Amino acid sequence: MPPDTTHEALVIATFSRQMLLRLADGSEVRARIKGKKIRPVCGDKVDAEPIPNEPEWLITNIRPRTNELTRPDSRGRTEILAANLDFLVVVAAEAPPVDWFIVDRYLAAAELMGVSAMVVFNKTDLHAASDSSAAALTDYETIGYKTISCSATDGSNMEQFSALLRGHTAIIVGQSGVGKSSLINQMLGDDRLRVSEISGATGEGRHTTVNSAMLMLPGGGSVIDSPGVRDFAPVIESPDDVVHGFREIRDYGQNCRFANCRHLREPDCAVKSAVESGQISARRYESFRRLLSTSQDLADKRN
Ligand SMILES: Nc1nc2c(ncn2[C@@H]2O[C@H](COP(=O)(O)OP(=O)(O)O)[C@@H](O)[C@H]2O)c(=O)[nH]1
Ligand SMILES: [Mg+2]
Ligand SMILES: [Zn+2]
Repeated sequence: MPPDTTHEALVIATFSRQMLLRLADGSEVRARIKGKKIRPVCGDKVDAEPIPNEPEWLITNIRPRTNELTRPDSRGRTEILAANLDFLVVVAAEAPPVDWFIVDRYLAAAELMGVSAMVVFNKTDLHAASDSSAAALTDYETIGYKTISCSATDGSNMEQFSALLRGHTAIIVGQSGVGKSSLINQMLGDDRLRVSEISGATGEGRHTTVNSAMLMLPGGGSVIDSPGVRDFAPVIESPDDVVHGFREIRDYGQNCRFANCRHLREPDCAVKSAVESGQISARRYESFRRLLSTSQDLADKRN
């Protein structure tokens, strides 16, 4: 095949075996995957070529990724959610009941991917943050994560939220029902139809649920939503990675007596001292311990 039929394209939506691609000229085409070896995800840059006399294109290769967001699927296997991100938005709300441990796990994943992250507290029209949620949000601010309390329903603080996303390639994550899709729709405004266009893109009357879709934001930048994916927060597989995933523990840990301190029962542990004096949030430290113990169980199983 002559080389000029191969195009670089961006994966902007994935269905089970089908993809929607954006080509360099801005046009969007449906595509399928050549063979079974490659598994493109939203955010992937791929090589694709038109198939003669067919509406679909063929994806032949995935370009190297700068990063990927992974988490376990319903069967406990690792699933890659999206690739080539530079920002992770974790959404929480008072309803459904908030689980800040899930937020901490996503933030740890962002640290390990080397991308910035922020925490969005949604549905303020329904419930203001409870005392414990307000404390958790303060924890995040203290260690340098931006937080925003907003409402997709009444629009409050949505301008500020949009401004923080501008120019980024972001993914929006969090427990199901917290309002991720609603927040995106609110930001898309007149462009909100795009979501249904993408859902209908596989056409031919067949109902296919979108796994994840990248939405272009009006002010520039894009955000990936994963409506068809059940929620399983990331698992951190190695104990060293867990330490790396909690930025304040990583920072205070520089001053522990032992370089390989796990910050549990070791003497002269700067992290434990910081927890005792309140400089590190006891709640965050508890999340760290829970995640560390999970990762140690996983490491034990591997050995
Ligand atoms: N009152 C209120 N309801 C909201 C808000 N954002 C989302 N919802 C509702 O919460 C439910 C779940 O929202 P959805 O966007 O589907 O959540 P997702 O699963 O995180 O994508 C829907 O019934 C929304 O209408 C909000 O800011 N305020
Ligand atoms: Mg959704
Ligand atoms: Zn220590």
